[in-house]
Amino acid sequence: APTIRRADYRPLSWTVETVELHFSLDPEATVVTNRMLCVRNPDADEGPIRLWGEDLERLSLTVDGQAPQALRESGALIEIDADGDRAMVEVRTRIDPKANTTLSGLYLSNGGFFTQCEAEGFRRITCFPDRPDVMARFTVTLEAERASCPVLLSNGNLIEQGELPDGRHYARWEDPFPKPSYLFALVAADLVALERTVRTMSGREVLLQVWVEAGNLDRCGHAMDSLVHSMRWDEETFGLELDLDRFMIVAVADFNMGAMENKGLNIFNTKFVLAKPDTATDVDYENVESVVAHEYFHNWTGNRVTCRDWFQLTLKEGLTVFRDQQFSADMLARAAGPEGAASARAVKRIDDVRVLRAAQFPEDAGPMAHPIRPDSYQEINNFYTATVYEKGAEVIRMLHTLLGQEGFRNGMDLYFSYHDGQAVTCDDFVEVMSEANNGFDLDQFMRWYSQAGTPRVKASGEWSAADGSYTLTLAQSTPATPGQPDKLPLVIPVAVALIGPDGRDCPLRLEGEAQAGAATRVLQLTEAEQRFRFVGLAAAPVPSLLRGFSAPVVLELDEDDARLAFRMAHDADPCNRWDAAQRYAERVVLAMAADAAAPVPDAFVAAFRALLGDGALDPAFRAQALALPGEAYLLERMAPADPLALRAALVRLTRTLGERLAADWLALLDAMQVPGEYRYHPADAGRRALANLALRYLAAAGHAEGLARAQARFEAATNMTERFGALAALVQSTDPAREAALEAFHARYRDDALVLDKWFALQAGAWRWDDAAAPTLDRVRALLSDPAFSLSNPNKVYALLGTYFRANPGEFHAADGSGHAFWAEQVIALNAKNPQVAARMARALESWRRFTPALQASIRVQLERVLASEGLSPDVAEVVGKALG
Ligand code: HT7
Ligand code: ZN
Repeated sequence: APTIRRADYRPLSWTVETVELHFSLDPEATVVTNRMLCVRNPDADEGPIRLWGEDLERLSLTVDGQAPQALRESGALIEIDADGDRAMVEVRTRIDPKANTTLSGLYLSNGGFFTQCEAEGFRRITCFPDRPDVMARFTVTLEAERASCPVLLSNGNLIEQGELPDGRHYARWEDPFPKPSYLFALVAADLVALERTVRTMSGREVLLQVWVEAGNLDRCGHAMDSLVHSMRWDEETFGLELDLDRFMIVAVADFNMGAMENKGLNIFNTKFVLAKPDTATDVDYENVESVVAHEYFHNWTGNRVTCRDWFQLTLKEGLTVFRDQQFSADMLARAAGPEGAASARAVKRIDDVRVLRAAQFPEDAGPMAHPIRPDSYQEINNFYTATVYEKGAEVIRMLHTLLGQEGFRNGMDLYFSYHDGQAVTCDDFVEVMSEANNGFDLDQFMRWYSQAGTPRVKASGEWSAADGSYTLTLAQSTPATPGQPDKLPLVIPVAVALIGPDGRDCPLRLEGEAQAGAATRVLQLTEAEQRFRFVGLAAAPVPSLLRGFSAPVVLELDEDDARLAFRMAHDADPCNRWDAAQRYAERVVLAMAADAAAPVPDAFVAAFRALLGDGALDPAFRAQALALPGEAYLLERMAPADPLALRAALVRLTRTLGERLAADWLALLDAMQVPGEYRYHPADAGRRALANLALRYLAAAGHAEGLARAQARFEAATNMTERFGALAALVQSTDPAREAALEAFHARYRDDALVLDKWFALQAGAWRWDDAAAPTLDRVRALLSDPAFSLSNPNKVYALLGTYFRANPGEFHAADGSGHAFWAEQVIALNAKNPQVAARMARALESWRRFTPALQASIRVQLERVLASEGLSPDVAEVVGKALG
């Protein structure tokens, strides 16, 4: 596939002012009539009207009612010569939604019609200048059979509806706001809605709807509450109000990603809408809340102000992830009350850092590494990445840190005042941030947008007892990434504190300052190396650096075990306290992986026990601090990466912590009971999370009472968090009861697609705790034939195959290469159905060059097999080509 480059961006010679779409919906032969008023773009060079169309049967195309004077086609691109400044182009196309297994464009799910247009799905519906810099006003008429599709939805306001002959009906929708084609949506299906009316901050009454299949109406309340909370939060935090009279969320079971922010008609994967205590865990509830918020927030950051081109994707995604992270933190803090607010926020931050380290750091070190604003791509769908989203959000967070809350808000206000209704760039965003803050110099900061790779910050300290000073030296470097051998220094905000021997933070005074200030100070590292001299200290301090994870970097700091244990016990910043525990655990587990005979150090067990038993600490925080670092992150820290040795070490460490701390875990189980009816509340969720973690350690250790407790909790559970937590503990053990529990769980939820996803994932992620046990691959293969499994449903693929490939490296990378061969087989099968999903699965092996030579040899063969396979999509070809390249 050709490479598309950011530098090649040119505005189109013709754009579109208004579009009238008419859909005659039919499962196998939908006819789309598209009348678009094309207008010459005064800011562009002379040229033809350019439209894109893909997989369309074109029935007719006219310009001002006539056959076009000249029409040229090359691949998906159609060029039409036209005179004058305005031209009415009418295109009729026929499409086959039933045959569309890509879930991009117009497709069927359970008998209903749904669309997904971001990034380039609209061109699979009709010929159009399908680029985000073309913003047009849409009017849409839908016609369908009333019996199978009683509900007809599109963007904006319903302006007309009525009956048609032959059992058909129609609805006409008008969206008052100009929008790019990627935000177009339609739904025609048999659905019901939970409705609520609310008043916006300016006093307008708006209708909110959550549309689902009839049997799911009892699972929409949380999504609706989340929507109302999101609306309020955006009003209060950014002064941003809903601009439509109606806002709809629709749930669909077949969806490639999490959700989509189509104007006024958000379409969601069912996974991020449906929740009730019997079927959704606390984590599911949290995810629903944050995805509903994320999509809602896009209404301003993405829809009202959109991207000029897809290279600017982080403009809307990084900013919107930052906004949803802040929202979730505020919601948690509010629920926790004044005393628990700080810890609740930190727990959310830790969650976000875990995701960044597990998903983005490896991406930034692999063959697909790219800046948050990429310079080139072959397939844009491959660039909805952890880098664009999560690192993008970190970059916005650093701006927030540098400018302060008020400065950031002023920048946002200016952004909307300048750019509302426009398609803009990341430079435009950073420029307004600077302008709104007295010209704050962000030139060097812009390097975060252009440089890939995770920067390293090496820190060292020197204590001078003679003058009570502590000199901190910070040095930064960023490793080379594909196409970027040399890197320049970045602006890195490093939040610093110095902890005294009593465990308390020291007031900080830098050399030259008249008096000491706050205990945590944000230093700006802008050079390759800088020194900061703190004075007026009574004793040698222990540095606590990068508090709150103030920048998306790897901090390299030499700390011995005793110092890590000290920070585990005393660091006043919960993120750093958690990080100290993670660093200590990482050190222990990597040593055990390097030497199968290395013991688990007593000092580590003691430090772990101290956290476990510290009743003053928030249970949610303890659940974070007592969970070992993720396997993906640990593999990233290992050179060469040896997933089998790592797994053996993790099995041994988990068991040892289960055995040696058994009494503590059992006591914790008693202490963490949550009485009363289930409610989604962070305090209860923290207790449940900690109890579930205790069960996992006990079950892994094969502790008889622990297993009995897991079994009892599984049977008596009144909510999914407890039921699933207990089942997960049983499955991660050698206990024979686990098969019966899996069966009982299946029997109870056999008709519940979302719960069955959990059941698939649990089995695909299972470790082998017993050398005699069968490989997990045997189970995964068998589950492919389960009647509930389907390669056509992304949720099922992610649950079974995604979990096995991505979350179970100790099994996937079996020395005999069976996992790798299975990967190739499945990627090839998926490629034929759904290239986007296939490419996501393909990425599971992109970091293969970091592995041991034997594993590399095994993986290379399979990468080459996939690359040589027939009919390879550009999506998979880009991933595998770059991996081998
Ligand atoms: N903006 C949405 C992206 C999205 C998407 C992209 C490619 C293919 C399918 C997709 N479904 C949704 C999601 C979001 O970030 O809010
Ligand atoms: Zn988004």
